[in-house]
Amino acid sequence: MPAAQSARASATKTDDTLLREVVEGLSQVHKQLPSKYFYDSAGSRYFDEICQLEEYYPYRTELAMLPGIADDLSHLIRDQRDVVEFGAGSLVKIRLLLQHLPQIKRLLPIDIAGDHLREAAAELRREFEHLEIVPIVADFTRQVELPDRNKVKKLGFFPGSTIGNFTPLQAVAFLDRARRSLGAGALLLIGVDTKKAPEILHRAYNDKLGVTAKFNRNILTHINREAGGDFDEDKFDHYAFYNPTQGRIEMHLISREQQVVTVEDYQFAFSKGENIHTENSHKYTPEEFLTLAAEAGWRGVRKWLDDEELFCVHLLQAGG
Ligand code: AVJ
Repeated sequence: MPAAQSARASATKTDDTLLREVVEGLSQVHKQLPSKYFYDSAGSRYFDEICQLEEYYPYRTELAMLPGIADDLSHLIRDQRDVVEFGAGSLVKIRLLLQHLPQIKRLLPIDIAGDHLREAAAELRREFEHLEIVPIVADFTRQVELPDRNKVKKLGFFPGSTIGNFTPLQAVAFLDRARRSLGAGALLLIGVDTKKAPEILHRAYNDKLGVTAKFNRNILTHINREAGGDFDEDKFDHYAFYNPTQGRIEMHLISREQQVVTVEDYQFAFSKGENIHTENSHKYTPEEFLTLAAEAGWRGVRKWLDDEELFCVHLLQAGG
């Protein structure tokens, strides 16, 4: 059965990467895990739940801005474009662009959570019958080869401030890679969370219902399943705070007790109160972000800020 075999072969390959990165992260003096491993199917659903929370302003703020942005784009972008979405998730936001931009004939959504992406793509296909959708299951923190680049000019779409998960240095590297893989004449529409009062930031990552805490702890369950770990989620507390020096929210999991955790053949000792750093979410003023983008060869064409300046969407053009 070639189909089943190739599926298994590729699953094993991903697991190897996951195991290697998990072991590497947990072997550091300051333990850490890559935040992309939040997103198994359960994690993608938890994130969708976060987006419905009153405290989590980035999602709803950007979503409310998108119809107006799409309308502006329909005047700014005259030629046909393929859209490449990085970290496509449930494909909700792209609908708002598609509704206003008939010059988009093809969508290439990239996401690490394969099953979740394929389901979302199937649903989108039913709504936009004339749109060609090519789901790409990949980790966009690495180089992603796009099929048939350079034929139709690309519009990159990177909403939600996911760029904030990278450190500024990693963000420049990502933006540089994205510019090269999107090809000549590319545009990039990118959502960036702004710097603001720390209470607002704090609330967004410490919601009353504890959904963010579940989302954070789920990384351990994902690792148990994919890398043969024996983490007990209940032995870790969710901890998130704003670090104004670094301009970022940091999420951690804090060990409630002294314990030893096994992942495959590896053992990791935790003292009581020891942390695993699971996520950074960097916040940038619009000016700071444009400086960063310029370092990666992108120049700002336009930016949109909501009235409360909670969130900024930038349109960038490749080439300094
Ligand atoms: C999807 C990376 C944009 O950083 O705000 C939400 C993920 N983490 N709550 C963010 C997240 C905790 C989110 N991004």
